[in-house]
Amino acid sequence: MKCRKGRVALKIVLTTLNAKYIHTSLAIRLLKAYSEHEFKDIHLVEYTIKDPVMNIVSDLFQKRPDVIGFSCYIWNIEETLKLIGILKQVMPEVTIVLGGPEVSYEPLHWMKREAGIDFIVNGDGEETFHHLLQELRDDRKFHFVYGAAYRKGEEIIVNPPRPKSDLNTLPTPHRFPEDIPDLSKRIVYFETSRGCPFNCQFCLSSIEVGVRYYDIERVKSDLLYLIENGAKIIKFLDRTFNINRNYAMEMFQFLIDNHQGCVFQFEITADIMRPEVLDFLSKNAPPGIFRFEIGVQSTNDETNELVKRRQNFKKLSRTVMKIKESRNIDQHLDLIAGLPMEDYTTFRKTFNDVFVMEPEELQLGFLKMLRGTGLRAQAAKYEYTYMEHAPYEILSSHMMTFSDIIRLKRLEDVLEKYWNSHRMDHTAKYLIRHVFDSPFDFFQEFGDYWEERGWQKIGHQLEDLFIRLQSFLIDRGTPSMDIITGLMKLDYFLGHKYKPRKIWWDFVLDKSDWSSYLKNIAANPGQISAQLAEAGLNERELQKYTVLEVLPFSLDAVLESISGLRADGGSEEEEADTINLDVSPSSESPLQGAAASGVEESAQPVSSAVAVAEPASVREGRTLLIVMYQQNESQRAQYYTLPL
Ligand code: B12
Ligand code: SF4
Repeated sequence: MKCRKGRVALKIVLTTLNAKYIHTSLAIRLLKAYSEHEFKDIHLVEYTIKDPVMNIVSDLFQKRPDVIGFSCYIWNIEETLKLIGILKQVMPEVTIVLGGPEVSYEPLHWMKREAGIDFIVNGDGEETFHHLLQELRDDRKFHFVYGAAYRKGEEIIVNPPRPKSDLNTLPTPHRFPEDIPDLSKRIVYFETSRGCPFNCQFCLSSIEVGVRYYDIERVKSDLLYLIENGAKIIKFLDRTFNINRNYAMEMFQFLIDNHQGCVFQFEITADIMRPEVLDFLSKNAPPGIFRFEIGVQSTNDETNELVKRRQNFKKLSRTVMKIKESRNIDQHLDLIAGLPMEDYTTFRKTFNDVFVMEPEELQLGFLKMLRGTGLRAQAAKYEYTYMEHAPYEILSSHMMTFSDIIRLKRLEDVLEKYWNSHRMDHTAKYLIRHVFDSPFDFFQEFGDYWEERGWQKIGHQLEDLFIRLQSFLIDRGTPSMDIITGLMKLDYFLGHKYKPRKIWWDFVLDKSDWSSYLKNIAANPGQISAQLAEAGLNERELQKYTVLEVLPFSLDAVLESISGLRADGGSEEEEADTINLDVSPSSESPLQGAAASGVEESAQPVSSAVAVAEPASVREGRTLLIVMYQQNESQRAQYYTLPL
């Protein structure tokens, strides 16, 4: 279509396939925000990798665009290529532009692989894409478009890169009115900076040199807008949110003052977290508002050295434990299996070193040979074999066989189901602290058993998870099954919002005992807890909202034996030498030298992950367990214990 000046008015669709519906794409919003003043007809549309390819093709076809820009990542590249192949058959005249980290580093490879790709934009996309659109509309002089790759007849030309943009020249991507209805339903991604000063060889973020920041007042204003318009989860994309102490502190304070119930997730580097920041957070962070993601990857010194990851595990542990002590911030720790010099045994140690801190979530990832990374370039040196197509996961290394890897996958599967899902917190803690040699051994043994039974091929309901754990424990002749089963019952009850309709064990209390317990509770609730007395429930209401169970041991003593922190936070004096990696917002220089200077201590676990026997007092007496439903705002089940 011609516009008034006789130029072509391009209809542009910017799209991507997110990993799941809940995720959103910041990149396409940034691109639209940057170009919309000149290109009025830009549409954003997001799909997921689960959407059938033909549905996406017909949707895009019906929009009749002149240009389609795809945002490409490791999770969507294969689906995106399939789409492009079909789109070019049904609309051969459409111009296809790709951008994003997956295609930025090897444009030649992608353009050779898929003839339907017309252009690839490398690195930051805002300015390059805008320039490309201008050339598509006007003179088609693509050799001027720095940062882009294009076709010239049979040839593929890769232009030189474009200098990095000043982030403060980029218009806000957060204020499209059409995004407002979904703000509360999906994760909002937000960047306050770009770039990482570290140099980890397996990670794409190590490639960009220097850290660039957005002006803090602009950031605050955008955040306030999002919060006021209903955002419920905001995930900060900064590679290391706490790299600049002052910026991070000001942001934490701002979010504490303005959160309105919104949850904020950050990626932090724990070993550089300064004590005053930790003190500030433990005193001031409202419970449940912040969540920290902390990459540990490996605690093996040799491994970290080889991948140029400067990490002081002792200091990292101290930070994690301090945060844990404060009980107001959930922590998600990441590990990578398969790094150089990490074999099955050293990885067991890595896992146990980290698990002793009992993080709320521990994610076990498998090394991926990302295009563009230093490690991929050195794959032969470490004898890596890996998947040819995304996600490029390793199949073996000089230290790990494929059998080791699939064994670890079994462990990861039960780790997700039983630890990260928080379905069996009490039981898992008991098993790890009192029964198995180490956390790794519990998850590995159970994972192997799970696979032997073929359970990975069939689905499961909540009660199946309990029945399967019980059968594993019985089959291996685990002692103290009465205590473990009691804890499993507690966890099962606590996993329900409403009084459960079915239980997975044989009920032992007879009707008359049940009703006499209820009578007593109704008559003397204060004897059990002041809270229960305050609720003032009569017998009928208790019957409706309560479950009872008699446990053949002292539940309080067992809970006491699994409470508290397993690792300690380290001594205060040692904090003095915490390395200071602050950078000023204007800094362009990488910090690799500074990071190196602070990391002389070796990676030592703060405390042992080995199991110890539970105290004898647990065997003294029985317990009446009383679990109540629907009695508070959070709708979480509450429980009380009455020694019998
Ligand atoms: C959010 C996120 C996720 C989300 C997914 C979000 C979604 N939309 O579905 C989740 C949590 C699921 C995820 C998972 C994984 N992720 Co991730 N993730 C990210 C993260 C933190 C943010 C991506 C982002 O939005 N960045 C902000 C935008 C603005 O930056 P950008 O993407 O670079 O975009 C700019 C340019 O690339 C360009 N551009 C981008 N798109 C386009 C399109 C066009 C047309 C043009 C012209 C330009 C252009 O312009 C943009 C603005 O300048 C990045 C790290 C980071 N901070 O960027 C890692 C990152 C993308 N993930 C990575 C990896 C390795 C993974 C995992 C494999 C990790 C794992 N578990 O092992 C998994 C894979 C999941 C799967 N199912 O297979 C790698 C990327 C690898 C790759 N080649 O894509 C990254 C870069 C992390 C890293 N440093 O190595 N991830
Ligand atoms: S610190 Fe994190 S984001 Fe930075 S290079 Fe290392 S792994 Fe990547």
